[in-house]
Amino acid sequence: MNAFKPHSSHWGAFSGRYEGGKLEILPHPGDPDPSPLLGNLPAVADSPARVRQPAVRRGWLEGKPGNADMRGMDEYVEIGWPQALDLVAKELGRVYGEYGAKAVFGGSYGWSSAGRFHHAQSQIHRFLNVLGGYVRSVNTYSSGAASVIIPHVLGPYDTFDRKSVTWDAIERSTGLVMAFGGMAIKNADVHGGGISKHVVRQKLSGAAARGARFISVSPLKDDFPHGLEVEWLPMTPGTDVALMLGLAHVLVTEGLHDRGFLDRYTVGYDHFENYLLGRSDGQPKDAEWAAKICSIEAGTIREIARAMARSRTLITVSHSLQRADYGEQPVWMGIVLASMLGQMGLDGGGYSYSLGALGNIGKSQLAAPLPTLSQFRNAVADFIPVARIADMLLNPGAGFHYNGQLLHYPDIRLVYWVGGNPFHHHQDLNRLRTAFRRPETIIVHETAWTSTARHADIVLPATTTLERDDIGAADRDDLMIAMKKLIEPVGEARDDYDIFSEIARRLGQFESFTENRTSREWLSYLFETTRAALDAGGYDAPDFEAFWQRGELRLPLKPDEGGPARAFRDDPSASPLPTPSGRIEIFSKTIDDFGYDDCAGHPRWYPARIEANHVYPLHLVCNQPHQRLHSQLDYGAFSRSTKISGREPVRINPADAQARGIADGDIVRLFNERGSCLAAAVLSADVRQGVMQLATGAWFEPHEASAENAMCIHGNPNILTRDIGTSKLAQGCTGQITTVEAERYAGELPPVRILDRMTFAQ
Ligand code: PGD
Repeated sequence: MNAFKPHSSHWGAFSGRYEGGKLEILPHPGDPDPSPLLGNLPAVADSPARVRQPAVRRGWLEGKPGNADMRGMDEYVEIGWPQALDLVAKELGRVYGEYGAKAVFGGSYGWSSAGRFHHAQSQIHRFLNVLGGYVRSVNTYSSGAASVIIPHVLGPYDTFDRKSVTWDAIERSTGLVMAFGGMAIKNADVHGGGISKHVVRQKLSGAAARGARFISVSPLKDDFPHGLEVEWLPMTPGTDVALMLGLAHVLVTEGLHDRGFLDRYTVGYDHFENYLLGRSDGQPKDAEWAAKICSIEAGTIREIARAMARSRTLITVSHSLQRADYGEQPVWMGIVLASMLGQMGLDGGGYSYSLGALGNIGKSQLAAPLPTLSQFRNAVADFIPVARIADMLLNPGAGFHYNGQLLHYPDIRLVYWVGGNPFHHHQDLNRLRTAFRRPETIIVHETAWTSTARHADIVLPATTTLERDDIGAADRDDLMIAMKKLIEPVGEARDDYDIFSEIARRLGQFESFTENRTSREWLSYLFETTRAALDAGGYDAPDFEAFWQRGELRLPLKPDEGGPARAFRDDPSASPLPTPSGRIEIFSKTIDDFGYDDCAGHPRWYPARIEANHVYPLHLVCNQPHQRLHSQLDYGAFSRSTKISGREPVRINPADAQARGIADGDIVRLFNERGSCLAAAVLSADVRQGVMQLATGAWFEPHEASAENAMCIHGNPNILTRDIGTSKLAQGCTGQITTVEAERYAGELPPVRILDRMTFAQ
């Protein structure tokens, strides 16, 4: 009988055992609320969706390079590893030689898998830097707008905004949690790099037991953990800023704002107040004005504003709000509202950006550094904001605005993608299909035949974490895990590190890339950073072999002292914020000087661009799934158990369904001017009327791959979303909300095949 061995994933620590052709998974015994996503893991061992052998698109093989028109429709030919590695090395040599490093896009965005060494993004960036560099991407699809606006107004992202308020402080002191965008437990199930303890439900229950009040502002009722008493404000999607302004207006006109705090800790409040009260534009942003926009009653807005002022109030703003038109505004306005309440730095009060969006946000900081693989220096300065990938491929040389700069898109000849799935994460997939026909060559390492793999020229089979040893550790998680190999590589899959090492060898860069270390030697070498720091701090500091034997190591935490917000509150001169003024910027001269028409010097209400045409009457919320992480393991048992007739479920309010003759379980077609998809209707009063909800992550499968405006038969909402930036400031993705119409699908139902075994050209 094989023993259970420790392992880890983005959605939890666990142990696993492979016995009799089956993989058994047990959650970590110390996790009080393990994630159901663990149920997707056993399929990794034997799913037909896995990539088993290197494969090349026939058209590329025969007409290389170029011959790109057939991408997404072509057959694949399986080849052996030596030939595949030779082809990749030769093609990289050609492109670097003919066009230089500026013609290679290695932005390769994606979450890939947990593990400090085999982290796919670190591996590809290190590899391409050894070759001379690459065009990179900046920021993320998670927080594209927030990560640009917050540094202007509060200081570096993920510092003041996410390191000041802990779950312990909330349990201890918070009186009112005002959650704009809710705080869905499915999001807190995951954390990039791993999470050994899921504590959100437990901590909020503790606060509730003390009498804390929770208000969730969202078109979806279940955007807050089940089992807790929460007041649901079912507002019109995309209108949180109007609601926040309405609340702010009540605070000022009823004298409930903290003028002392505003004077001492912020700059530019008067500019903002002129706008709020309508002195600068003639429109007071009062509760009645807000109510008309967000459809929350004016009386409710007034009552909540008063409650916020008399309670220890914590304002949270979810990622989802800023993944939309003008996404910078709710993030900034949330900061302004919290400043007006004057509670920044008080225990359990103030502002926390995206609390609950990842499972470890709100936990205490680690007191020791984590092992990190060096990526070397990138010799290429060119970059794109991550969600501008299709713009870049379609418009080489064109100018674009970003954070005060006018930049130009590079001319990309080769795209190398490892550990991400753009045909999951990007918007307007029909446009992305066109964009993916532009480069001469696309190379992908994948564990499974995702839609991205099916749009590549060369597909190299990568192992998952289950097939290799690694160190599991994540920011704000106090358990380091010896991630032990649980199964042999599936088919001919190889570790990304081994693939890059062999390509580097062919290009004469083996030593630079590997530093002559095996994977095992790297683990021991990287572990030393943490061990030495633990030793210096007087903590338990076993050597690598002892750690590996034990299977896990408890890491020390810093004391919970209120973080940067408390230090700033205690003494703003001694601990100024790293903003131009050293204070919270309610008005930012820097942003005002950029002169943008879509992000001014202080937060303001901009009606969403999507409302302009009114052709498609339903809002579609395209949020994170509860049954998988993004698109990962869509072939797993838990994800598949939620599909209906093989399609992704789409929730619709019963009144909207009735108006369209749609019954529970019907297959519906959602459509707008960009495309369409099939999904299975689930009637639910937890979705506000006028809104539908379709999670991301069903692997994109076009009905007719040759159609210009393809229909996804599986239910991927990104066939419908818009590929436009949040604003000229951040250019973040706006995939969260779009507008659609829905109808019962009366045509013959095409079978979903994307999760089945791939067929190859003979
Ligand atoms: P994943 O499904 O996690 O999605 O986008 P992301 O691309 O990160 O893709 C990871 C891929 O890496 C998988 O295909 C997996 O098989 C592969 N992989 C895993 N481990 C390894 C490995 O070790 N080696 C290699 N070579 N491959 C590996 C997520 C992105 O989607 C994010 S972060 C967000 S927040 C966005 N959310 C939304 C949204 O809310 N709404 C819309 N409409 N769109 C979104 N897109 C974004």
